[in-house]
Amino acid sequence: MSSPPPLPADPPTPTARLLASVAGVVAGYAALAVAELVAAAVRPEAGPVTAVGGSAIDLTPAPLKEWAIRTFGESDKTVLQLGILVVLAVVAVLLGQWELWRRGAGAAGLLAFGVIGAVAAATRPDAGSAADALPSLVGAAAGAGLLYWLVGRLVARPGAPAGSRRRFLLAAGATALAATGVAALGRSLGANRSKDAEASRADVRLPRPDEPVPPRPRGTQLAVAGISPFITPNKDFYRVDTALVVPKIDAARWRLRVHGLGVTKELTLTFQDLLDRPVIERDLTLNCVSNEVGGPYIGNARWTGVRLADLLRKAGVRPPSRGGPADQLVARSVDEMTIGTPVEDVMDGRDALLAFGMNGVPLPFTHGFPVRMLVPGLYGYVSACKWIEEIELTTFDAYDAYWARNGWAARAPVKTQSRIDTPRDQARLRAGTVVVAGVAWAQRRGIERVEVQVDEGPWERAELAASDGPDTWRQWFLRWRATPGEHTLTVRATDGSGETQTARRTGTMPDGATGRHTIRVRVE
Ligand SMILES: Nc1nc2c(c(=O)[nH]1)N[C@H]1C(S)=C(S)[C@@H](COP(=O)(O)O)O[C@H]1N2
Ligand SMILES: [Mo]
Repeated sequence: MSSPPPLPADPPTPTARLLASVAGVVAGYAALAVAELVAAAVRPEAGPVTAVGGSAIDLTPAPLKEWAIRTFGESDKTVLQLGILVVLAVVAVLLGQWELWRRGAGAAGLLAFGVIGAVAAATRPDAGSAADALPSLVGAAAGAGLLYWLVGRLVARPGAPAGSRRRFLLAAGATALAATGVAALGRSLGANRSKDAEASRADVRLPRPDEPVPPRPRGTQLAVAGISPFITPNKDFYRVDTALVVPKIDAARWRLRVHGLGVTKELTLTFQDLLDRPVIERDLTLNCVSNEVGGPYIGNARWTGVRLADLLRKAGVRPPSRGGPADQLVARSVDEMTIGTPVEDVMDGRDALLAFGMNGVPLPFTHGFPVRMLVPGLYGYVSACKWIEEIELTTFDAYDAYWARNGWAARAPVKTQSRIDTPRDQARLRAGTVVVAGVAWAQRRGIERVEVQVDEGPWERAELAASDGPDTWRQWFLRWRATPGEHTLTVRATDGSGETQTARRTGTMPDGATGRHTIRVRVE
């Protein structure tokens, strides 16, 4: 038996192909809107864009991630999400074409993308449950049905070819409108969810510290225009994390669990439990290992919180130097970030904190509300877990935390560094006295000396602002008699242990950049 020869089909007109692309984009948009609505009901982080974006971040090789942070800075996540949307739009156009070419094929393709989104959502380390697969699946099913239907309006039926374009445009317009309504509903549902968290933050009254705050010495802040302020305002404090959706946690429901190797008494603490403990305040400088020499990922704030070491002792933890079996403390956040810190560092007498206040207000959501960790002297990725909810005692042999798995060093004390804030690189200046100024830091060791070199000249000693202790940065300045021409200015710091910042340039991986900040200026 031979099958009848296929009827010669008219090739689709350019208009039909254009409209099929429109159908693809409208169906894709509706799929996302439905998926985000379901996600708002299930878990906001289970939405396809967030889930695929999160997987993309985790699968991105470390050097590329590095590059993205460096190139796009704090908009790296926006760039990633825009990138995903552009890719999705292209895919949607192709699916529309495909559906026109063969009925059902585009719809099937859209379903396949739904499965990818579902797998990404359900296998995220922070996946809540199998229900995380739902948003992508339901969204894709809706999108596939719509694509099939919309392109159906387009392919001419015998006897009614003329009306097809208008029918299609009506259907596509109605679909886009409905999808916009669904998206708005999803957004308002999501906003409702974060309301409890926002209300709980508004309710927090920071307790007065039980120990008097060591008074900040006068003169930590120089009167120099263009220098980084000694205390970084919260709104200017750098932000580095992997969270595509900033976690918004209701402090009233927050719990911190302390458990693991060598814990003789497991603890589960509420936010109020923390407030009821002896409260301390400390000025601490926090910086990111991804900060290049001269880079912006550093800030200094006054933090309010409780001593982490006291809590650990209460749980029966002993540091390795006292025979404790655990040498690594792994902090886990609500978004399943894991941050590994040496137990010895936390318990050696420095003021490692569980902090809930930043510069006099409850922690901003972006900086870890309700509670984060801070350990003076360590880069953020090995100490400063935001949105913390669990502390597990373990060993460095037994467990690699997130960044260690991604090629960064497991242990990373802060390196001695300095930065020229003013003048700016490439500045044009007038000849005469120019104030060169900036900050230098070496948390735990403190800054003893800062020197500036002009061109190949001798190192000149800068004047230092008052020190606020070893754990904060220190401002410095030098009056320079600028002469006409092109000049380079280089800074170097010497820390409290007498060690001078090395000139050897290394990248930020695996444990922080070295080298000296140099700027070029032109004097006329
Ligand atoms: N939950 C969570 N905590 C985190 C991170 C993160 O990605 N997730 N990033 C860490 C890194 S790399 C740094 S440098 C600091 C930055 O803190 P900030 O954003 O408050 O400046 O947070 C740390 N804590
Ligand atoms: Mo970092």
